[in-house]
Amino acid sequence: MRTRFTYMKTVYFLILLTLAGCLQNPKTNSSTGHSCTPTQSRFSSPIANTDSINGNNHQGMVLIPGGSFTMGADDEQAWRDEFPEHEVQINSFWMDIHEVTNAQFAAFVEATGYVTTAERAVDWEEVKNELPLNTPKPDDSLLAPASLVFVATDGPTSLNDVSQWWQWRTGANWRNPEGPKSNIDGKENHPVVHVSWHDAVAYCQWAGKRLPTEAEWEYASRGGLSNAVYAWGDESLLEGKPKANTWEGVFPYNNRLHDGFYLSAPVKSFQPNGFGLYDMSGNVWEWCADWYHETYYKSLSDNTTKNPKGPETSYDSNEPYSKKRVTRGGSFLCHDSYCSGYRNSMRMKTTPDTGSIHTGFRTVMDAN
Ligand SMILES: [Ca+2]
Ligand SMILES: [Ca+2]
Repeated sequence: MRTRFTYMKTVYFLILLTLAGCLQNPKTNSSTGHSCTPTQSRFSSPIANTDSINGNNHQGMVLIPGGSFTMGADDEQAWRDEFPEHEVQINSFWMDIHEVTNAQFAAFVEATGYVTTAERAVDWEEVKNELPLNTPKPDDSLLAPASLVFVATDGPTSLNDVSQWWQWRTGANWRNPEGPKSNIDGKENHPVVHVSWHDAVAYCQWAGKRLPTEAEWEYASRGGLSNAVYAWGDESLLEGKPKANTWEGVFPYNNRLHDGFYLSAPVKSFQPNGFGLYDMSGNVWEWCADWYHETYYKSLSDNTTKNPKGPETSYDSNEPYSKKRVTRGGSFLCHDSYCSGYRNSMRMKTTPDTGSIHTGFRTVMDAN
């Protein structure tokens, strides 16, 4: 196992980085693909039909009233890719009040026979394009269906080495979140995890919905509050009663569980924000439609941008080989001292073929 893990560390190191992220330097150190059409098709399955889980209605959604807001941040907690703040105008849209659940995703799979990315063998010819040139091809056994699972360390470890707590586990997927011996029995109301961006888009296509743009997601997370740090306002995460499912204690080995949940929580376990949206902060990361580009905000004009749909290309200087999509909102692994992903403006990025135990999504629909 040691040899296997070491090899996997080499091959997947860059992909692993995308999951825990937060390796970018904060300030002190410093329009394609927006519908539900995947721009990369290697893991896409044929969609058997287009039946909607809810019909073409807004069940389980709330109307987010259009308006303008200041996107991004300029405080000491902000990472450099959150700069500069800029004005954005958003049209009204419908949004799921909670993350897509296992039960909802199961209905999609039942209706379509869809097979997720994590349930398929890795296509080396595709993956190697996201890795440095001449990265050696691993043994075929290491390309078996698998996904990334969190494993707590025994004690303190460098937070710069994400491979210490991420394990590439054969047989981990949305039905078996912690590997072949686990299941989702009794977790029908938990958010689905181990879904790639392609999987999320496929669900959207079937449901007649789409992923939110990054701007829509941040606007919704703010819940009508101006310039608040969190979806609930400015009160710090650990003050008062639990407000979100995050990591409390010392990451990645000591979780005090004040919020009651070690991994995912049932959706709607905490108070909603001002728009009636649950778990915009924490629980699981949520895919957005946009490509991630670390200087995208700088490229926007000083004027108000209407309904921005993200950059045309992706760029992350930490992993320049990898094209990434935006994820938002943080997860049950986010901690104030390490990854404050539950801040409204915090941006994360992940290659679209990468799922993990702490990434899910929610859908939106145009209001008109
Ligand atoms: Ca927790
Ligand atoms: Ca969430």
